[in-house]
Amino acid sequence: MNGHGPRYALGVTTAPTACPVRRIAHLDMDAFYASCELLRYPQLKGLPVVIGGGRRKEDDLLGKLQAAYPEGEWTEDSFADRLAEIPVNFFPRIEGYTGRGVITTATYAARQFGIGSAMGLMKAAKLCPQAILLPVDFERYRHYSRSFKDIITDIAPVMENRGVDEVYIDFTDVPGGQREGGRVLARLIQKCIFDATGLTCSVGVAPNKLLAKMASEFNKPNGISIVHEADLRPLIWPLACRKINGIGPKADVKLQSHGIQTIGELAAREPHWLIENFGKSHGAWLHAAAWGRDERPVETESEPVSMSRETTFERDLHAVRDRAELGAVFTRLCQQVAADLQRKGYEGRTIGIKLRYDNFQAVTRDQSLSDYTADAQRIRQVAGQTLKRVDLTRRIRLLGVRVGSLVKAGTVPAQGATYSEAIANPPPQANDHGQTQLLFFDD
Ligand code: DCP
Ligand code: MG
Repeated sequence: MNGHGPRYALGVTTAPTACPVRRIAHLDMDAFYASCELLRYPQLKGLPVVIGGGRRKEDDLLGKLQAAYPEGEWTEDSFADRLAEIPVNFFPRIEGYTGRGVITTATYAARQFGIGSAMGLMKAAKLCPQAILLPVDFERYRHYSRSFKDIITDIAPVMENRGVDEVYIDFTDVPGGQREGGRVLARLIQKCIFDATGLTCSVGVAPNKLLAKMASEFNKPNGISIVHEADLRPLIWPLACRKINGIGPKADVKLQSHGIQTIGELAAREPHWLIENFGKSHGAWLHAAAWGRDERPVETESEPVSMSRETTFERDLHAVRDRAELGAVFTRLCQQVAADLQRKGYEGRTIGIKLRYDNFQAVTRDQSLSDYTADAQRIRQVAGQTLKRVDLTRRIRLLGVRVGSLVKAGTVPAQGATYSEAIANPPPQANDHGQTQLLFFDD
């Protein structure tokens, strides 16, 4: 008990029975993109490294090595296996960077110079010109993301994905999950991830997600932090309100204008005052958050029902006048959805499109197949058919492609490539708008 009476008890009140106390972990990888890069370039460990921007011509490492060493020393074939041998002085520096690139993340050594996520590369170049600049490689980060999450679910199955490098884990009913408040299990997970990938992470374990998220930052990098209900006053209340996940810059400015800087100061305000000033639901939430109360469950991933890609054009496009551009975008969207499906291991049988016109009116059309597909060309072809059923005389501001009725790839036996859409969707008559011949979709 924290001495404030039951009204302010943290989290779920548990009877003193065998019922386990709720223990929720938040795990966040350390300098994630940068750490993934350092696995292949271990010679950069301890150095300031920033990840951002695209690959620059002048940063061609193999080209530089081939120019500097006798012919045959560095070859294209062996390059990928010898990344760890590249001398540090061959890596591109951020010095003199010009352009609009932004940093995704920086190693802890670079952070000492004041460099961090979302900072422009030009500004970072001023703060630490000697920092090494590496381009982003999302494919690689997604690979490591999948690896560390698989390791966690092998140990603790109730895990909520929160993005590429963080998850919530419910420790409550996991064997050993209550020992030392969760520290023992957190240590085990850290070790298993490190042994399998070489990556480190930080873990906070607390009575709920809200406090666990704050706790995982307390001991970064490679740290564990255990928070109990009784820690609210000494550990949480002195922190700035911004540390609460959900209080953004705008809300913070407003809180500050009322003289509220810390979570403790927020907790001291009467709920009705917060509701009056911040609205019924936000005000009530602010009060609960400041008192460390949060009952949200850890939500394991539900199966997706559909996947889609869409794009809003910089200027509204016309099906005839901008036919080539629209056609190219359309094909790209289909390829992207197909790649998403394949990467995540799904196939779908309902293929649809979405258009938003220049007057913001939106329309969707779809068509079902008798078999399942994740093939870009097939998606493009069927989506193209559905386009025949919409008005293409208006200018278009948004175009989207969706594949629905998903199943895990390979779980439905192939039926051959017979289409049922001919039955389900008779071929369009010259449509209402008489524009069939003008469309950009016909291949
Ligand atoms: N990221 C990004 N742009 C941002 C913030 C982050 O692209 N503005 C990417 C790069 C990070 C990854 O997301 O590596 C995870 O974000 P985190 O905020 O967890 O940052 P790091 O993992 O890099 O560092 P930390 O050790 O502080 O968690
Ligand atoms: Mg991180």
